[in-house]
Amino acid sequence: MEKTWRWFGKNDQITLSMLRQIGVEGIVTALHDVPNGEVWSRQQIAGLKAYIEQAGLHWSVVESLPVSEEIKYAGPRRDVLIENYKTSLRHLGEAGIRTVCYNFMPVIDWIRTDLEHPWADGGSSLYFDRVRFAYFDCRLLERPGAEADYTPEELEQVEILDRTLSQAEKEALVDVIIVKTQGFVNGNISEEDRHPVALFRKLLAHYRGIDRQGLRENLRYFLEAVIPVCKEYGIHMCIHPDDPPCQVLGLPRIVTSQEDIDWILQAVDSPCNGLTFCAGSLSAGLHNDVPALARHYASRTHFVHLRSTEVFSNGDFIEASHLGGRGHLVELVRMFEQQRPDLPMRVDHGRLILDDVDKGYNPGYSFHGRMLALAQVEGMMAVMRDEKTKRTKV
Ligand code: DNO
Repeated sequence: MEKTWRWFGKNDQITLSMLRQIGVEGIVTALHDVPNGEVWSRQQIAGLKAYIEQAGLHWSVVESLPVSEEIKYAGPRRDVLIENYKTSLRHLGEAGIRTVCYNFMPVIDWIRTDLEHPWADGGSSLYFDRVRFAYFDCRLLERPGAEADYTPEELEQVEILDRTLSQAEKEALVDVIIVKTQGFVNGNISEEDRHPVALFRKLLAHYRGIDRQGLRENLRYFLEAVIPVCKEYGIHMCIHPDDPPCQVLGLPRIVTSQEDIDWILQAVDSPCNGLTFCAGSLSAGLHNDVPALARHYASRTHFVHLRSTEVFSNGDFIEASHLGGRGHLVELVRMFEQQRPDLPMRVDHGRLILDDVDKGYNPGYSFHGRMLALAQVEGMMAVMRDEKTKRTKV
């Protein structure tokens, strides 16, 4: 597989020359400055592409070309926004950038409650704590009917938290769940917004009355419009699984399981309608057998995220080492190296280690943590390639 890296543009403190030194081959990035819903112009694409190429690298994957909220909830501007999306795709296709990752998660992208969950060795990683999430839902967001989604034991723990968390801790929890983890990946809420909870409630309201079937139909509508453009330019659209892969905050989530992904791939049955195989997101659902899913979707996968989680009996999950956990990355790398050695792969979410801690990196996107993970995955790939060469010689 091609070794790629998510880079956040010219202001990223992890520079392209640093990436070359650690063996990165392809860049995964986006026009992060263009507001969600606007067209990516030819000049902007060409400018960023040339900048990447001057550093001896190439723009391998777009992550993400964001799908506006109004497309997801079928608001009045949906068709205009889809036309803009198609124009951006044409411009990318003309520039020869042909792998586009996106997601269809309503309102909130990936969800974590702790950004620096301590490890015994002194490092830390991201963590999802179900009770802290329930606390956010029931007590901070105050979503009507939220209590019905949690067990009596969980609600008891929520009560205890209510008595122990300080005001500053409550604000920090809001900041992690709906601001810090979201601002850099989707434009819904940013660090500058002074009332994130009120804004978030407004966004949730758009989905009243939209269930899983409704959201599926909105995705089908979107795909039927954009896939013909992708066919024309040889672009692969790759939907990213929901993270975590379950229903949250009363919102429908539709990329959580084999049944969901089968539905999407059949809704518009074309190789251009493909999958980002995110081992980490899928592994956070106990219903998912990650290696089995990887085999099942090998031919419709166009981009791979390598990351793993460990899920606990109370529903919490932690981002595990790339060598362990439910992602079974060794098995995945073996299969993809055999069947799809052409695929771009990036290691996803690294731990915070060494001097990553005070750098202010986007959550999950540390330098040393990801570099260590890349070295581990590169080692797996080297072993697989060596085995493959030996097998062909015999
Ligand atoms: C988080 C990421 C996601 C992903 C988008 C793709 O770290 O994996 O935000 O980039 O969902 O559209």
